[in-house]
Amino acid sequence: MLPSFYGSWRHVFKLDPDREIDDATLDAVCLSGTDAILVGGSSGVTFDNTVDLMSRIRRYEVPCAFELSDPSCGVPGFDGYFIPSVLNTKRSEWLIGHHAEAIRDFGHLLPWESIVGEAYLVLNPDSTVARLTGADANLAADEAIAYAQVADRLWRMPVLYVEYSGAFGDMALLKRIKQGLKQAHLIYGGGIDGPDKAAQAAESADTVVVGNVIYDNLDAALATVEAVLRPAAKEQAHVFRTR
Ligand code: 1GP
Repeated sequence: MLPSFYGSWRHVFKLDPDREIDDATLDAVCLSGTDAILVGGSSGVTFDNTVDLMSRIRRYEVPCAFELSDPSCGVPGFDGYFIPSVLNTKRSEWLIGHHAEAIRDFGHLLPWESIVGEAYLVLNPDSTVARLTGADANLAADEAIAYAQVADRLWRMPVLYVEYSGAFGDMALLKRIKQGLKQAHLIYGGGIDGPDKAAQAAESADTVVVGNVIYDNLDAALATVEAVLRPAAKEQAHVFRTR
């Protein structure tokens, strides 16, 4: 059976091991009520900075998973591991090459019961991940939907991650992608800078990822938790105010 440690996650904070985060900020993030912390980054991730961040997060009860894209950073002790494959890369090593090498060398060490394949659809051409992986991020809507359906229907990948890292994405497209999925769990990340955008993304995505704003505007980041997990609370407040 496939691992499903992430199945009930609606809201996730993503922390980058390569970025400084002070104890007070980490405390607020871990006690925010979010469903989980996802550790990952596109550059500068090392074994040492990953261990360091994980051990600090581990002081809290919040579940914690790792996006593992470099086998030399395979830190044990997370609740689960996502291994990304970039669907729309032009360089096959980011789709399958690095993965095959890693499994050849380290497959016997991997905790398969907590590893999930993650199909990445990279849609912001200006993002670090797009540049790093040579992703063809300027896709027409029907092309993006087709990539998503290859992952979902043909390959039956358990997770599809629509990644706009650094920019808020096309929510109409996200909705169409969601409608076209048969089984994959849909994760959305990119440009969520407060509760309104978080709520919009949560209308289509199964899991909403909030990253950069943690480092830029902690209060706005914290407000996304309630917007995703308790949207009804906001509506109720509105109803009470108008009575
Ligand atoms: C990055 O999808 C995440 O991998 C979150 O994006 O940093 O733009 O919030 P932001």
